[in-house]
Amino acid sequence: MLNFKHQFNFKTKVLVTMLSAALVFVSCAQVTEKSASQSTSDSAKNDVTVAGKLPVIEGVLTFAPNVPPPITRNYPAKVVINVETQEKVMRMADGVDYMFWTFGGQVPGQFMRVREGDEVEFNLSNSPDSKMPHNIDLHAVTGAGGGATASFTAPGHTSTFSFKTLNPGLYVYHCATAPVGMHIGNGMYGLILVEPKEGLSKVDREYYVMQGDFYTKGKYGEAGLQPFDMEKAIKEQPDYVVFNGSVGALNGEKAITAQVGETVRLFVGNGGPNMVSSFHVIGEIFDKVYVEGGKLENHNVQTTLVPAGGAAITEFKVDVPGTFIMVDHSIFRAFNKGALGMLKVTGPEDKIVYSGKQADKVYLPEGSATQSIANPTAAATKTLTKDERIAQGKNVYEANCLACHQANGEGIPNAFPPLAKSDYLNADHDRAINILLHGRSGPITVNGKTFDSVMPAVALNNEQISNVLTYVLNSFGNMGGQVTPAQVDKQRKVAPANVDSHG
Ligand code: HEC
Ligand SMILES: [Cu+2]
Repeated sequence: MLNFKHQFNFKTKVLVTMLSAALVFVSCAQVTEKSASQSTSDSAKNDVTVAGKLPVIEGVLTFAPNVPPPITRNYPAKVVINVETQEKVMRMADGVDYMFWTFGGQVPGQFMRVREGDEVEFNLSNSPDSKMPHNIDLHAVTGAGGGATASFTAPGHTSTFSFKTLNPGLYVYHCATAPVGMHIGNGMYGLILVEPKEGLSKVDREYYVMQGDFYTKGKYGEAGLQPFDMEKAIKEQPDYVVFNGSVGALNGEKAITAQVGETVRLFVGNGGPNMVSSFHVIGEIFDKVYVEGGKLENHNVQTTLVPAGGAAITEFKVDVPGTFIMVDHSIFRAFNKGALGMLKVTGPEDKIVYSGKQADKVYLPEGSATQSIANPTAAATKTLTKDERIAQGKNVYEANCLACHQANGEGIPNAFPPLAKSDYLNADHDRAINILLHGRSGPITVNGKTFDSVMPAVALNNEQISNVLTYVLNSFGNMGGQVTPAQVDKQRKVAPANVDSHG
C-alpha cells in the first residue's frame, strides 16, 4: 500500500488553482488531517460557492477506458466538476446507430476521481441542443436524491450543487429524470471514485469498463438508426448488452493493454438499467476484488457480480501474454449481444504457467450427430444492397464465426478450416449455405489441407446467412459475389450435404 498521507506532491499534472486563503493553508503544511477536515465542515456551513479554506482544484475527467491519475494530495480540496449532458446519435454496432443520451457525449460518462473528505462543486450543464431535461444522481452523495433534484436541468441551463465525500468507494452516477429507466437505458451513467484518504495500492495500469443493456426496436444487428423499445425494456429483454457503450468498444485495436508482470486494476461499473453482470476475464483470476466497490477485499475470484447501479474493483497480475476476453459470463450476452471486450497482454511466454496447445486429436464418440440449434424464422426486412450486406455480415461474422474461423478468416490448423482464400467456399456458394444451415462433419479438404471435425448448424435467419456469406466472400482474399436470402431459403428445403455421422 502506498501511503500518501505524508507526502506533498506538487508535480502532479492535476490543475491546481489555489485561492489566497488556500495558500495560507498550504504554507502551514504541517496542519494535521484532522484540523484540515475540521475546517472543511466549518466552511461547508457557509456559502458553498465561497471556497473557505480549501484549495480549489478542477476535477480531472476521463472517458472510458481511461482513468484519471491517482490522487497524490494528502489534504482535502474543493473539486470543481463540470459536465455537459448531450443527446447524440452514435454507433451501437457496425451498421447500427442509436440516439444515446449521455454525460459528456460518450457512454459511459466521464470517470471522476476525488478524495475522501473533498468538497465537490458539481456544475451540470444541459446542451442547448437537448430535447430533454436531465439531472444526476451520484451514489457517492449523502443527501436526498443523490443530487437529482438539485441538478434537474432544462436544455440550455446549468445547475450547481455541492456535496462532501463522506464515504470512500467506487460509485455509479446516473440520470434520474423521469422516465428514469429510459434515461439510464439510453446511456446516462458513469463512475465516480472516492479514493480513501490513505490512497489505493500502487498498480501499473488502471482501466474503466462499464456495462449497460440496450433495447432497440430491431433485433441485434438490424441496421439503421434504431429507436428505444420501451416494451422490451420493461420485459428486461435487451438486444444489446455491451461494455463501454457499443459492440466492440474494447475489441481489436481498441483493446486495453498490459505487459507481462504488470498489475492491472479494472474499475468495473454496471449502469443497467436491468441486467446484473457476472463479470469475468477468460484466462485470468482476480487476485483481489473490492467487493461491490467498497472496502471488503476478496481474493482469488473467478467471476464477480456487478449489480445494476453498482460497481466492483478487480485487480490481477498478468503472468502470460495473450488476448484475455472480458465477458459477462451470462454467456449468450457475450457472444450474441456484445458483452465482450479484450485485454491484450504482450511479453515473454511462460510455458510452466501456461503451456498452450500440446496435442489435438479428433474426439467423436460413436453415434454423435452434428449439433443443431433451432433456426429462428426468417424476418422479412427491406432488400439490402451488396455493400449493406457486407457491413451487416461483419457483425454476424464476429458474433457467430470468429471464435472458430478467426478474425482474419485463417482458421486454426487441424481444427477449423480457413475461410480466407478458401477454394472450397468459392467453388460452390450453395454448398456453403447448406453447411451453415445444417452443420457439417467428416473429412473436408480446403486449400489442399484435410480437416476432420464438426461445424454446428448456426442459428441464423436467411437474411443473416446471406449477409455473413456475402461478407466472407468479399473479405479475406476471397473471390467476391453475393448470396441472397432467396438462395438461402431454397437451400433450407434441400437435404444436408456431406454430413457423415448424421443421426
Ligand atoms: C464451432 C466452430 C465453428 C463455428 C462457430 C463456425 N464454423 Fe464453419 N466450420 C467449422 C469446422 C470444424 C468446419 C469443417 C467441418 C468438417 O470437418 O466437416 C467448418 C467449415 C466451414 C466451411 C466450409 C469449409 C471452408 O473453410 O470453406 C464454411 C464455408 C464455414 N465453415 C463457414 C462458417 C461461417 C460463415 C460461420 C459463421 C456463421 C461458421 N462457419 C461458424 C467450425 C466452425
Ligand atoms: Cu437524462
